Amino acid sequence: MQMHKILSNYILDGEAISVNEYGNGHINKTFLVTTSNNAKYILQQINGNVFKNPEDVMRNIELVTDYIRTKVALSNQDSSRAALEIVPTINFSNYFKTKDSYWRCYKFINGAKTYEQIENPRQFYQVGKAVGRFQRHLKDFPIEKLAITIPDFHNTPVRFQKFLEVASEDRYNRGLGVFNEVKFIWDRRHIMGIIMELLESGEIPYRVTHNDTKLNNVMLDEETDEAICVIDLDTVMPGSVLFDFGDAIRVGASTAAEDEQDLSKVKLDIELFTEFSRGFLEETKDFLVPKEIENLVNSTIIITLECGMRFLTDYLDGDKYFRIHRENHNLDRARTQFKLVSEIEKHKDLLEQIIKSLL
Ligand code: ADP
Ligand code: GN1
Ligand code: MG
Repeated sequence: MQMHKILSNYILDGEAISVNEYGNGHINKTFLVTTSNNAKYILQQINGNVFKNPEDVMRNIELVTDYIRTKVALSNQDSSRAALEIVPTINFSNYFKTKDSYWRCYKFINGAKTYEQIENPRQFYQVGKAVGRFQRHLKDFPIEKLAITIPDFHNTPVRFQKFLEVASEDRYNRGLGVFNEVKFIWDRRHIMGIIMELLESGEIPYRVTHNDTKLNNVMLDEETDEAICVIDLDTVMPGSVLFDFGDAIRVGASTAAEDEQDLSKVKLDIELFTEFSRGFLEETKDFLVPKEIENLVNSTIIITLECGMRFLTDYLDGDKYFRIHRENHNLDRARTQFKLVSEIEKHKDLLEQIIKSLL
């Protein structure tokens, strides 16, 4: 399907004059559309292999973004950049379907940017505010309205079972090279269930969670670096706030890229951990329950371990899920995650003290 055919389903401000691939996501395909009136849009093809019900994904996004915008407007604040804004098709739908693909279009959020790596700690304080504010805005959202678009997305024990299955099948004969990684995961099997057990026992509440709070999904003001909003809302679902805290630290407080091959570069930046936590807790400490706060540091270990396990599972399964750009890319990604887990474990007591000091 040609791009202009897809775009013909949208009323844009001007004629589309360029469409270029944009962003660094592992799942969807993202394009920046620029028009003759210099208006910009984000056009995305939703990955149908990952999202089996794109209609549900889009309904979740519409519900959550409308709710946030209303909440911000009611508090007399500028809501224009408070959340993603879906551009409807000429048939008033929030997505466009071709024979074999789903597309959606967002207004471009002007004057804001995302980072692949933090440049100064103040930025990560603002990222903490953005992630915390997302929680605060949605704390009274009627959660039963949200569809579960990927079941067990952050159910680490279920991810572990899937990993064991794929590793024991070893259909691509890659298992021999990953003994250390398998042992690393196995040795931590007893901590994997902590968050799910707290959710299931009711000790912590289900909340609207973003579930993919990595750094390049948070927009900051281009000039002031102030928190604007979190984007990439495909995985918004009921979950634990701990998923969002853990995932944000996993990416933003690491001293190296997710796919760094030199593992000696992968450490946890304690100052970045502190700054994010400070921003996050400023927005959330009034309503989080004690068990959530007590498990913030645990969540960084569990979610980082889970992500590494997902990369390793995909490597052993022939790289079908995460887009790769080189041989062994998913293995490299898994290794950075495990290195980061050991770094967090080393500093666990200090991190717990930091959280206490911020309350
Ligand atoms: P992916 O699933 O590929 O990660 P994202 O939705 O995160 O897709 O978009 C990729 C990048 O495009 C983001 O990191 C951000 O820089 C930019 N982007 C996405 N949506 C918008 C938007 N509405 N306005 C401005 N930039 C955006
Ligand atoms: C994927 O789409 P993207 O790149 O923002 C993945 C996340 C992982 C992340 C790892 C739907 O996110 O869960 O944490 O890669 N998204 C999905 O970088 O699986
Ligand atoms: Mg993204």
